[in-house]
Amino acid sequence: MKDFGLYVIITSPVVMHEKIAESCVRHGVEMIQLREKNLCDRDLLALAKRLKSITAGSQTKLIINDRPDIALLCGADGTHAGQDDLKAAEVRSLTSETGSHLIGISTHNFEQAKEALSENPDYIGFGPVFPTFAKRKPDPVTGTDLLKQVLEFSEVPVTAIGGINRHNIDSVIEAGAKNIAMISAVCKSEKYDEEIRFFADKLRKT
Ligand code: TZP
Ligand code: MG
Repeated sequence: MKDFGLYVIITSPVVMHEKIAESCVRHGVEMIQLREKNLCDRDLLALAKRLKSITAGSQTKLIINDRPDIALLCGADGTHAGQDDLKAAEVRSLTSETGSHLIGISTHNFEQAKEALSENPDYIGFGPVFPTFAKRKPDPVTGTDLLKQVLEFSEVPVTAIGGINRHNIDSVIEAGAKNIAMISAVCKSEKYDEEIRFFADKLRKT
């Protein structure tokens, strides 16, 4: 896949999930992810379906974190898997009949990035680049130097993640990142619409 720019990961937003998704569609964000780990399956699927109805027919792709079953049932564009989740090949075997299911893998160090890339994902996530408060037990901070090495090594888009905000995003872009994912900078802000517009514009200009 091509570089996609801003990747908004919707996790416990201060407003309804739908509001974040609508704003992303309005501002032409290419990738959003539903990442909710504490909802029961029925509620998660219902939410996923509502987000899918918001992104349908737009340029915004909906990815579901952890759960290829939910992704398939809501008609999402892809699944994102972490280091403890199903392997890319397993997600692929479940979803291949759709013909176009994107698969992303989270990685937290160079070895994991190499291993993940050998599984031929559509993109990988890399981080936390900076300290993050959105994960209970975050992996060690990678910094931008290691990010740069992974960016140079990878032949698929790498999305930088972890503690990225208005104050440090330029250093991530300077490291070569074309794709940047974020939770708190968008989901924890009452001014989420302004934030999404700011980050989407910034990444479009890179
Ligand atoms: N993976 C690595 S860091 C992170 C994930 C899911 C959390 C990113 O959230 P934030 O709030 O943008 O630091
Ligand atoms: Mg996961």
